Amino acid sequence: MLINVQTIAAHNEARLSAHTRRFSSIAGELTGVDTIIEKLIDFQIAIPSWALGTGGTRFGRFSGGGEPGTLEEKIADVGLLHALNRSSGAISLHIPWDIPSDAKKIKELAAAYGLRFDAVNSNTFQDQPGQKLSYKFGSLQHVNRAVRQQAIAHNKEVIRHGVELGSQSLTVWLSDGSSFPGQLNFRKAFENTLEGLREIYAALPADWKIFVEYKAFEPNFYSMTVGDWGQSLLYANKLGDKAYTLVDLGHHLPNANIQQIVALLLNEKKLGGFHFNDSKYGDDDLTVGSIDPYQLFLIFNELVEGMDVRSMNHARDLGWMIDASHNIKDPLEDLLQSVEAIMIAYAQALLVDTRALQDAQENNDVATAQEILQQAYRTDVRPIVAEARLRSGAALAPLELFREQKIRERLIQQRGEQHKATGL
Ligand code: PSV
Ligand code: MN
Repeated sequence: MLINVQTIAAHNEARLSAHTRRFSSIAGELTGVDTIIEKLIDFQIAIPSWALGTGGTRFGRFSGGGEPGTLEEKIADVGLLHALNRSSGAISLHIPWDIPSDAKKIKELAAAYGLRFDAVNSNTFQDQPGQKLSYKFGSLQHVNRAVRQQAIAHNKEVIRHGVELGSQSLTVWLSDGSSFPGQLNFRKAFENTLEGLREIYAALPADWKIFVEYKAFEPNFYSMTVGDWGQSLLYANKLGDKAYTLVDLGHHLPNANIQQIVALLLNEKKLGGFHFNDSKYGDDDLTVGSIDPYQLFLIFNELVEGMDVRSMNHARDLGWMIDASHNIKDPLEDLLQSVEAIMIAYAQALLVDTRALQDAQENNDVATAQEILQQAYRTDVRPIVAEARLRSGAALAPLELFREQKIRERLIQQRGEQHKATGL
């Protein structure tokens, strides 16, 4: 491990008096700060195994070096993030990019870093070397039954890997769809996909969930067979109680009101989890909170209110995952920023005076409703999030410590300049 308890303690010691000053000032103005801090400590965000290397576009890729080349190295990277912030205690794997050769050993390794396995992801959007049939024209929707069966078998295999690792959910994202009018019979594509999902659903262990992830466009540009939350919800409702919709923040058409989508899915008991990221145009996969942090806060506001109404456990009852790509930033720095942005939005949402907001809504007092939300959003909760880290043994300033300790330079020394992570 490139970081240890002593290094973190020394880092915190040097920042303690400045932090205490800031924290005492904000804590003195708020009620219930300790309860908020307990919730923040509890809240863990899964890191995607495919986001630990440098991402790219179809125009190129510029590696920063020192990327993890094996699953073991990816786990070490997530372990490092978790040591720095104590909020990244899970990893989400993509199969076949990350097939564990020895599941028992991999599970033990993850546990040694305090990590558990969140949702496992299947991949029927790429053809793999040696694969018998192509997914060029889709997988579960395919007109050829043999292709559909191959995709179903793959998903079952992913479940088996997940079971060995102690995961309890499968995320299915299908790139299925069409790029030109007339290419596809929408009805048949839907029915084929539903039939395939039913077979996969039947293979789920009793305590598992399946998340059906939707996406408006890309790689198909005319239709997507799971193109929006309505279609995902249709599948989830038809499949049964273990099936849920997964919301990837970058998968909507421009200006979609994601917070409303989230509120309604939660109310229907069909919200399964998240892929956090941010975007300006499409599925940009940018750092969480880097473009529209207010939207992120509004989403968390709906989540907190909706989960509290149903007495749900904030940390455990939904899947919290990042799905991002880092083209020009250091992936680990970017992930630290993403986790921080999520914790900030969550903390701000916990500050919302829900009762006062309800009163304002009942009285059609629009101005007061806005004031209440913005009062929470404009509170600088960073000292509260930092205090949660301090109390859980993490670093007061994870990104600074990452740089102080020259982690990337040391990773490059260990792994080399040209190491390329598996994934996209
Ligand atoms: C597709 O854009 C997606 O959001 C899905 O979650 C995939 O699993 C992931 O990105 C990686 O391609
Ligand atoms: Mn996603």
